[in-house]
Amino acid sequence: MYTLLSGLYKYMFRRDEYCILILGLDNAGKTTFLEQTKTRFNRNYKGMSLSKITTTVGLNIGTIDVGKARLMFWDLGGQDELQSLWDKYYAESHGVIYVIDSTDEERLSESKRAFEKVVTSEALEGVPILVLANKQDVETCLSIPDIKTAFSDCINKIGKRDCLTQACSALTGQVCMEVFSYLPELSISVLRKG
Ligand code: G3D
Repeated sequence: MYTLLSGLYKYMFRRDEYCILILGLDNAGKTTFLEQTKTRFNRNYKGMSLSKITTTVGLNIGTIDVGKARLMFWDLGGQDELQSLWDKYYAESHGVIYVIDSTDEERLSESKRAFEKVVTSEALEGVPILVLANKQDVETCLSIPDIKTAFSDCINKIGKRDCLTQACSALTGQVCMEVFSYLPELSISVLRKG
């Protein structure tokens, strides 16, 4: 009887766990996005001040629960020398959030090259990608069409996977609402099953 009840309890409160990689060049706003996400989804989370976040060196991890899903975010360092470590995490991942700094036109082609490597990686074949055009709160930032044009060579390489580009300001959170409302959908319907 105990086994039956404990099995039922576990079934009812079981959470499917998904790993989501947050990738992008250094300074794109990956850690700020992760902190903003944790603050919004974890009621008791007292995060660090977003304006005090410095660029990721190594790895930041964050977990949020959305419905019956637990999303584990791995925010990986984006410096050139750290990008070579990204593929070590690909096999474990169910989704990718790729963050672009919309204010950094100079590094847009560098970001495109890094993105290209991500989408052409065999280990990530079919894995859904959410592209965030971040820092949209800055008046002089590149628009979504500008960024799509700059990344247009990559379209054929994306393949049949789900890929969505969203405007975002991780710092203010104000233009992130669609992104946050997309997260449950990302976790439940489009993620590759483990
Ligand atoms: P990273 O983890 O991708 O390396 P961070 O990037 O999250 O450390 O952010 C790098 C810098 O960009 C930080 O500023 C951070 O405040 C800023 N930033 C992140 N997201 C946004 C955004 O949406 N809008 C604006 N305006 N700035 C953002 P500092 O000054 O600490 O380097």
